[in-house]
Amino acid sequence: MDEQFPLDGEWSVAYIALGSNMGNREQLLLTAIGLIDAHPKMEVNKVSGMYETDPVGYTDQPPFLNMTLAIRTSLSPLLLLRQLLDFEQDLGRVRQIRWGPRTIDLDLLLYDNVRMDLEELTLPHPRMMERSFVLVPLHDVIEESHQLYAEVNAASSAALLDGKEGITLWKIINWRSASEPFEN
Ligand code: PH2
Ligand code: MG
Ligand code: MG
Repeated sequence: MDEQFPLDGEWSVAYIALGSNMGNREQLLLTAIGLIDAHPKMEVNKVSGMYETDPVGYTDQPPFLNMTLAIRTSLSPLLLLRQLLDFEQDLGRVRQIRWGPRTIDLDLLLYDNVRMDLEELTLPHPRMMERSFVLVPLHDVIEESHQLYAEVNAASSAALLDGKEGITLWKIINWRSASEPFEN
């Protein structure tokens, strides 16, 4: 299945969730975005706000910074996933406790409207619709044409209205202009 796409010369749209709750969280997120955009087969299209979020699951750990990206890629879903895991290693990720503290977590959420269920990768990400720390930033960047747009929109609005989810907008970054100050 994986070999079928993308078709030669075609680029797909993918959405990636970023999270960090150890070290210099903001710098780690910015460095991750830089690594992604520098890859010849990946291009960052849109960057969400940076949100500070209460830890979910294993709660005895520091707050996270979470954000999401819309990217364009000519990698297949599996190759994209493996590249993201390599970037996590480059950024010093050590896997300890499941759902525990991490320098950087890069999760592949959506790849076009692809649905797949392999041991290595399930798309859409199987837990994304339950996680406000994913849905709220995803709402910032998801295209209206995406099949899940309405659902993401409704779920993220509900999470914000609810107010119990422990998600606050922390910073809006102008990543493109910050990383390419001399372009013109
Ligand atoms: N990631 C987890 C577990 N819990 N909580 C928040 N707020 N943000 C995360 O990114 C996060 C989490 C496992 O990936
Ligand atoms: Mg995760
Ligand atoms: Mg992960």
